[in-house]
Amino acid sequence: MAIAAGTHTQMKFDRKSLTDKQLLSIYEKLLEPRLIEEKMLILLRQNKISKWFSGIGQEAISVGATLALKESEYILPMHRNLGVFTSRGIPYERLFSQFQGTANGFTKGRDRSFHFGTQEYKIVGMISHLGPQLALADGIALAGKLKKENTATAVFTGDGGSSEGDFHEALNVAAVWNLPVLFIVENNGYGLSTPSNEQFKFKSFVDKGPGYGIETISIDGNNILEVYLNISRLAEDIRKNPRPILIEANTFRMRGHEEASGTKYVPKELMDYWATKDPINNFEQYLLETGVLTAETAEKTRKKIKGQVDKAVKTAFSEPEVIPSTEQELADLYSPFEQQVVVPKSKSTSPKRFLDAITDGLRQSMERYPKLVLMGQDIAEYGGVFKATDGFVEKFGKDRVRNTPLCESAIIGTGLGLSIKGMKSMVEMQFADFVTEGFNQIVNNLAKSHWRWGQKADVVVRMPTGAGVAAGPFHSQSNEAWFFHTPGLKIVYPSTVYDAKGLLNAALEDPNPYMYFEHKVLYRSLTEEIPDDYYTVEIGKARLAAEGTDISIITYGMGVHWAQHVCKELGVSADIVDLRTLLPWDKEAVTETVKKTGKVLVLHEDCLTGGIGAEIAAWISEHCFTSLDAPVMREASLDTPVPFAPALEQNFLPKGRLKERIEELLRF
Ligand SMILES: Cc1ncc(C[n+]2csc(CCOP(=O)(O)OP(=O)(O)O)c2C)c(N)n1
Repeated sequence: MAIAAGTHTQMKFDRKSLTDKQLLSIYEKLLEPRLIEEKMLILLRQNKISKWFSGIGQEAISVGATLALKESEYILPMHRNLGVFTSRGIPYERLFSQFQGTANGFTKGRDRSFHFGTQEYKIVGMISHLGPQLALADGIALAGKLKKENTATAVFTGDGGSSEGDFHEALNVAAVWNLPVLFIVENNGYGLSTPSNEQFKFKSFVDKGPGYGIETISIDGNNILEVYLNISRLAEDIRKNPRPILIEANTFRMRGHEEASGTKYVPKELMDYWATKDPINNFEQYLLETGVLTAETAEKTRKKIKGQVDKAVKTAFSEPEVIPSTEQELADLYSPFEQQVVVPKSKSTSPKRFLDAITDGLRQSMERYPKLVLMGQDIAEYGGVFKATDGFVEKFGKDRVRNTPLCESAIIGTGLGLSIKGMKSMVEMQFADFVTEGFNQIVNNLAKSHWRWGQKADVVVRMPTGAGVAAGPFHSQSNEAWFFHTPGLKIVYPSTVYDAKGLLNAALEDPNPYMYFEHKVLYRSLTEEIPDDYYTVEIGKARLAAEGTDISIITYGMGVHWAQHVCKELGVSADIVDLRTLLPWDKEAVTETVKKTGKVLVLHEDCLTGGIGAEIAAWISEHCFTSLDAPVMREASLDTPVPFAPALEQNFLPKGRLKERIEELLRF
C-alpha cells in the first residue's frame, strides 16, 4: 500500500517532546510489520506460506503499545499483532520459521503463526480461544505487584473477543486486586464477519470500563503517536499507582478475517473511509510534511527492511522440515522434574483427619515456598468452605492467601500468569463441580503450555470431590476422567490421610499442572497417625492397600474404602491396588497384581462409561491377556447425574453392587 504522492495526512499528529530521531525510529518500527505482511501476501499467492491473520491497517496499536512498554515488561498479543513481535526485536527469520513450523521457530513446529510465547522477549502468545489470554496478564501483573517490581503489563483483545466471559472475569479480577494491566481492545469493526452492532449493544468501550470500576480511554488506534504517547503515559502511571486501565483503540480490519477469506461482507464506503486513515501512510505523510523525513530516506528505509525480510525468508525457507520424534513429543508434555521423595525428618507423629492433613501440607508448602500463592473463593478470613485454610491469613497474610471473586477461569489463568513469572499457585475449587467454569484454562492453557512453548504451568488445582453427602447433582460429581483424557496434566487422588498430605506436597513441589482430588466424605471421617514433618509421596506410584491372592481390585479414592469393607465382609483375599496417581498411572503395579491373581475388578466412584476404569481395563486386556483367568470387570456409578435423595444417591454409587460383582468374579 504505497502512498500516493502529494496527498496530505488525514490525521492530526501531536509529537509532544519527541525528537526527530525518536519519530524516525517509530516510523521504522511501524513499517516493519507492514512490509513483512506485504511479503507474506506474495508468498501466499505462491502457495509458499500458510494462512495468518492480517494486521494490515492496525499496526499502530501493536507497535505503539510495544514501544510504550519497557523491554522487561510482558506483553500478551492476539492474532493481529505482528507489530508486537517485530517491535520486540524478534529476528525476522525466527518469525518465518515459526510461520513455517520449522525448528528455529518458537514451538518446534507444534503451533502456528502467532500462537507462541517467548520468555526471552517477554511475549506471551495467545491460544485460539482468545479470551483466556486476558487473565494471564492478571497473573503476571499480580506477580510483579507482589515482587514490588513497579511494572506494567499489556494485553490485547479484539472487540469480538470482549464478548467472552473471560473478558469480564479478567477485568473484574484486575479491578478488585488493583492489578497494573493495560487491557487494550482493538475495536476494528468486525469479529470475523459479524459487525460490532451484532456483537455488543454499547456505543464505545468507555461505557464498559466504569461498570468494573476501571478507568477507560478511547483513542485513535490508527494514529501511532496517539497510541504511543497515551500508552506510555498510562503505563508510567500504573507502574506507580497499580490499577488496570481499559484502552479502546479504534481501528479497522482492512483485510479478510484470515488471509484468503475476503471482505465481501464489508461495505465499500467503510473500506474507502478507513483507507484514508491508514496508519502508515498518514504518519509517513506527516513526517514528510514536517520535514522530519525525506522521500529519499523513506525509500531507503523501506528498501532496507525489504532486504532484511527477503533475507530472512530465504534463511527460514532453507530450513529443513522438523523430524518427528515420538519420544520428544511425549517428553515435552511436562516441564522436566525429577522427584526426590522426601521422608519425614523425625519420627514425630500426630493423629490427623484427612482434612487436617491437607491443611498441614498446604501450611508446610507455604513455609517451604515463599513464592507460593493460594487463591480461592472464601479461603482467606473465612478459611474456605471446608476450612482447609483456616488461620492461614494470620500466618501468611492476604497477599499470599487470596479471596477471589467468583471467577474460576480468570483465577486459573492468573495461576498460569504467576507461573510465567516464576511463582507457584494453588487454586481451590469450592467444589470440584465448579471446575467447569475454569475448564478451558486447565485443558487448553495449563495442560498445553509446556508442550507448545516450553512454559511451565506451576499450578495445583484442588478439587473437593465426590458423592455420599446428599448434596445433589452439582456438588457431588466425580470428574477426574475429563482431565485424565487431557495430555499435559497430572492427577492425584489420595485415599488415606498419609497420602493426602504427601501427595499434596508432591504436587505443589512439581512445576507441572496438577489436579488434586480430595474426597469430601473422607475430610472428617478418616483419622490416621501421620508424620508431623514435611514429606512427599512418590508421584505415579500405586500402593497395595491390602494384599491377597484371589482377586485384584484396582481402584482409588472412596473405592479403596469400599473394597476393603466388602472384602472383609465376604472374607475374600484380595489385592487392593490404590492407584493414588491417576495420571500417569502405575502400569507396573497393575501388571504385577494381574499376574498374581488373574482376576481383576476395576472400581471407581465416577460413572462407568468413559471412566478411568475403561482405560485401565482396555490396557489390561491388551497387555496382560495371558495372565487373565476372567474378563476384566468394572464397577462404577450409574451413568446418570448424581441424585440428591440419600436412597437414590446410594443406589447411584457402586458400593451396593460391589459384593455381587466380587462374587461374580470369584466364580470364574
Ligand atoms: C472461543 C472461540 N470462538 C470462536 C473462535 C473463532 N474466531 C476466531 S477469531 C474470531 C473473531 C474475533 O474477533 P475479534 O476479537 O474482534 O478480533 P479480530 O479478528 O477482529 O481482530 C472468531 C469468531 C475462536 N477462535 N474462539
